[in-house]
Amino acid sequence: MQTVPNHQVDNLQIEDDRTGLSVECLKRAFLDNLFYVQGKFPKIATKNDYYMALAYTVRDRLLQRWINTAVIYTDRASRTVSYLSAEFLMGPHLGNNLVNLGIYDQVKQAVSELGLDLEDLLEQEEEPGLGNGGLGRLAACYLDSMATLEIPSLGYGIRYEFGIFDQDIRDGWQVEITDKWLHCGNPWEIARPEWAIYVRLGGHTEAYTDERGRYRVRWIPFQVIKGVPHDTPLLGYKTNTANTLRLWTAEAPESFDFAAFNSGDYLGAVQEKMVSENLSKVLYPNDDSSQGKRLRLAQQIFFVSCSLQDMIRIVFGQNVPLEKFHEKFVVQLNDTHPAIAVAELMRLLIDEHDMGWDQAWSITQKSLAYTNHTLLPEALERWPISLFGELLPRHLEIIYEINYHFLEEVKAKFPADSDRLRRMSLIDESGEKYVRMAHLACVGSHSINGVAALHTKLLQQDVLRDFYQMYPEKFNNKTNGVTPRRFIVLSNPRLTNLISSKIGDNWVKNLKDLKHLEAFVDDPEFCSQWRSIKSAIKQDLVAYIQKQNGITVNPDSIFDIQAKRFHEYKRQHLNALHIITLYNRIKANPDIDITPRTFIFGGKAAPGYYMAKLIIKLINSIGDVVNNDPDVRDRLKVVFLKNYSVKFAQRVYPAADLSEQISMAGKEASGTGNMKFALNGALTIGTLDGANVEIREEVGEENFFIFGLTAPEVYALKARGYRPLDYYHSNRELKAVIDRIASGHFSHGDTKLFKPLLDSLLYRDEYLLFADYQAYIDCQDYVSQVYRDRDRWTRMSILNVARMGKFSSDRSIHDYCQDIWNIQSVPIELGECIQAKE
Ligand code: GLG
Repeated sequence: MQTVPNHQVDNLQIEDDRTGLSVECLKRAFLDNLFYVQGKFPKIATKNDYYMALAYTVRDRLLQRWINTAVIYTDRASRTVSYLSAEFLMGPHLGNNLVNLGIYDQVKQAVSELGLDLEDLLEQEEEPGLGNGGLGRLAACYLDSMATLEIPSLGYGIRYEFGIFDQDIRDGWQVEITDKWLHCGNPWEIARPEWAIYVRLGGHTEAYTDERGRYRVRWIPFQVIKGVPHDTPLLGYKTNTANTLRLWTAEAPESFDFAAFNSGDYLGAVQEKMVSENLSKVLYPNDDSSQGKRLRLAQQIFFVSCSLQDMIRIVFGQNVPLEKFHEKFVVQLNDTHPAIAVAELMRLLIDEHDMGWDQAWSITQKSLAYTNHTLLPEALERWPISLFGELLPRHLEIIYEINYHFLEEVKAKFPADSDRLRRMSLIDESGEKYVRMAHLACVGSHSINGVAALHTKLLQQDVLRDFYQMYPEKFNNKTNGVTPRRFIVLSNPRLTNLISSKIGDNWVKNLKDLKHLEAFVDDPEFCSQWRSIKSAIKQDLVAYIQKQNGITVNPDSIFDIQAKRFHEYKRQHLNALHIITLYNRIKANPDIDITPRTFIFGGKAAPGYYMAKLIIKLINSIGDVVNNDPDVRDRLKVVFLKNYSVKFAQRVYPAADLSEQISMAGKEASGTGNMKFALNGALTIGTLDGANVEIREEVGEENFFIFGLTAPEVYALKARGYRPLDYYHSNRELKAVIDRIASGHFSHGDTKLFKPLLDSLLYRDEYLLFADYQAYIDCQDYVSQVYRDRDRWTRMSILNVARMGKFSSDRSIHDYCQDIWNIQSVPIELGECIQAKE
């Protein structure tokens, strides 16, 4: 094969097979990879072989940009964002890379000329599900935006061998299956064993005096784990910037147990190896809650230590003095999962690199910044002192010392306020002692941000109030955003094309440009195109549902979708109460005129979260009855689509008419699904929670269906003493709904099955479903009425999309750059010799 880079060869211009972007060249490269990488030829190749060959063809085209980017960053020692996150929910790479390289159409044509279907090959990719939900997906959107905005950045995390479990539904219940995403190989990553890093765990510390007479501490660990980086290039949209996602795999150091090996204890040595490798085996499947497990803490120190040591290696490699670490790197902590970075960076600077405490502390604070993602108390991480000290004895000492200095500072600012000291301490001493990771993050960072305006306000007033009073200047808001590349250009090409045909395609990089669509909102031709696109996409989902679930859905019905993790605070069961309300109305009056609806659910529950799993069972049970009741006809359908993932989300957002964002106010930090639905022309029914508040502000209150208690009303009601039973007794429809479930109507007469759920509602109702029930039903009735006016609905849909510009992750990243990171873009030029040819 010809691999000379775009050189004149005997006066013949031959495109490099590894960089050329023409259809001819792509075809050649694809067949070449099929042969030389997969070792197959078309007659015997499987679909996966074709997928792999295509992936390598695309990766080749990323590599020149990736290497160029690395060279330029190194030469200039560019200031770099290091995004530390226990989760990166990247979604499939292939399609996204085609969009960002701008070669989607060429590749589609190339594979089709070879008799293949691009959609089929895209379907083949096993997505890296290395995250639970919003937090991990946000990290992925931010990496896309940083590359697109040409911001030097590194994403650091864990290369879990098993990502988030695959969800199956059996007899209406969720069943978890391990996610073997690596079983066919991962064409996007490159292992870098030469940059392996060692992390210590356990053991004890010893004090000693060094040769200069200074007091020092030596840590003698019980165990050492090797971290091997695996790098994935992340290309920006239509730029030459390809940043790196660096994920660590845990291994046993080769030489570690030679003694055991030589003494004949072969199995003992292998056992140790397995224990080490366990560290990066599996992602903890809990969203918005912390389990407090030893292995989880080990994962956190593992990836944080690997990443910080890696940054120090880079600092030295670029001849930057360590005293300037914070000028080279700014380290963003994605929630408290990497908060141990505060103690670890101190340890590295002091113990390993001889720095004094004060200087190390100043560098640490200047380098680190903390993003909080939750208001739920059960999600605030804290580690029992005993567990912490056993695994990280040196870190515990350092935390005690940080705490000593910190509490002195608090005393100076708030004299004679011992209650405040107790509340703010890094150590919770109210019962069993714990290390409070959020406090550690707040003290060790120069910036603390929430992820939506309301969330940041509630942090300041409530969860982190003492820290806000102590350090008001550290607090700031950065409302979340989503990448329009994946969540409209890639997932919704039909709408993308219609939009671009009217306003050009600048909006993909400048989402605020969508506002130019407003000029067409009164153009009947445009409105009718808008509507037919939504219909066509809904038709596709109808076919998918038919195939997946065997349920026949009415494509003209309202596609009413709630897709997100299952959690009581998100109130999927409030949605279920609405379904049963409509069902009861039909049963009472079979000829009633109801706007047809299809209720679609998607989402996983944490495997140990019993109530969330029972809610999944309830929804499936309602579906079994409602979907098969002849009285209902095609007016109501309930569909649970299993195994929600990024791939799946891309299929679902574009088909939605109505987006359910109905959490109890004051609980959802931001939400990002809310943004993805609205960006695809769905209207939102929602509470004044998280980013819903700002979405409504942007799209206009007349284009948003709001209902329910506000956060202050929630607190007031709880303070007054909330009694759900009163609502049950005084609301006829609500009572009928609850009684219908209790009667066993949805459980083949079994009156016990849903009792725990009903009891939790009737006697506690922590998330105020009953208090919000009537407002929700009234609002849904209004939705049904508006939907009947198709012109009005379409107009509202267009205005939603036109006004979603604020919610691009490009805007979020721009704000992080300005307010927290103090970083500039570094454009990457491709050298002449590797400039790709059209
Ligand atoms: C959290 C929150 C979401 C938020 C997301 C990203 O629960 O409301 O949108 O982070 O900031 N655990 C999460 O997904």
